[in-house]
Amino acid sequence: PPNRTPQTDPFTLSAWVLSQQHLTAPNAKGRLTVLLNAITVGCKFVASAVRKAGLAGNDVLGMAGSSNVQGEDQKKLDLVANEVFKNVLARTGQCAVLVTEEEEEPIFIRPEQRGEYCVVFDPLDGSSNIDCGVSIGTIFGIYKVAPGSEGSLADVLRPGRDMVAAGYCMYGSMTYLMLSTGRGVSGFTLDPSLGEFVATHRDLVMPPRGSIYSINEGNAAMWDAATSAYVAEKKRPPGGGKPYSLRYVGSMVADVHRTLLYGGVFLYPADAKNTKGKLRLLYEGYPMAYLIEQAGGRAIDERCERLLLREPEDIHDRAPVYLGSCEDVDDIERHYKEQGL
Ligand code: P6P
Repeated sequence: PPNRTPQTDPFTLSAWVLSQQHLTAPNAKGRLTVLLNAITVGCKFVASAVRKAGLAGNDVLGMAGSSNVQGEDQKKLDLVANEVFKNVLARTGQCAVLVTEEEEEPIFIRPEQRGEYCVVFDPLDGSSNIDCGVSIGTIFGIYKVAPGSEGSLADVLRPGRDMVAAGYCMYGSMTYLMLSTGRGVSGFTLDPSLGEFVATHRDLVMPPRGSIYSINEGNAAMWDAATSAYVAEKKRPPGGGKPYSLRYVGSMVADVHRTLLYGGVFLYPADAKNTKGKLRLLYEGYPMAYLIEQAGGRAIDERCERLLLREPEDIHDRAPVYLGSCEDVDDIERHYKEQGL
């Protein structure tokens, strides 16, 4: 219709997912659509819980008095988010295996509720920032089980290149959901008055180069020579160019969201303390690498290989992550190659 405007044609995430289904798999049965819609329900629920956290009567701030597989203290909101996503995902009848940062073992869905997808997720990443109101988020990636598989460890212990969809929801000043099903990246903003995610970023493309670098400078004493040389060049560009700005939130979803929209580069390298870096490969590295590549950027590891091709050793494996605008990541690769990798 000629008069399509946001006021007369709110393009919701559900409508977008359906349009993608018709584009990518015309004869699809709509099962991935059901799964993605369930994930958005989980995100809306967590967004509501995050926004109420700390208010009178909502005792979800603070420590849960337990720790997760990484030995990290679990926040009550971490555990609430984890239970919400496990329930909404299992109830779709579309999942065979779930992997969550909050649980040591994969969750194998019982036969009567089993489907053909596997979801790996970090239900509430950056949770150390919850109590001070800094943006946090949910990160997820989706694999399809191998033909004939009823859901096994092998279905989730595979490179991120095999994912059929990936995304994150950032609970920040607004609630943003960025998503790709392999045909570019689209972004949606939660309209609380509608209770719907409406399209706000269509076919997002990253600038080829940015002017921001994002890394925890507190680890500088433990960086390898290539990382140190690269960061030094951002601060004092050869030939007297304009230095880059440093922006680091310490919440991956916030740092990657800014990088996706503004360009530039986000790094969490290996260092003397974290010999494989800190970020988890399956449900932090892969989904973010998937989105960044779909938006025209690059995501590599310390060998300058595509992060999406890296084989995970276990479901909680970690990997160094260098991602962002393609020319900025090219510069990182040059420094690693010069240092004789
Ligand atoms: P550091 C949050 O705990 C997280 O897993 C990511 O969200 C974030 O990018 C990283 O750790 C921050 O780590 O060592 O800089 O505090």
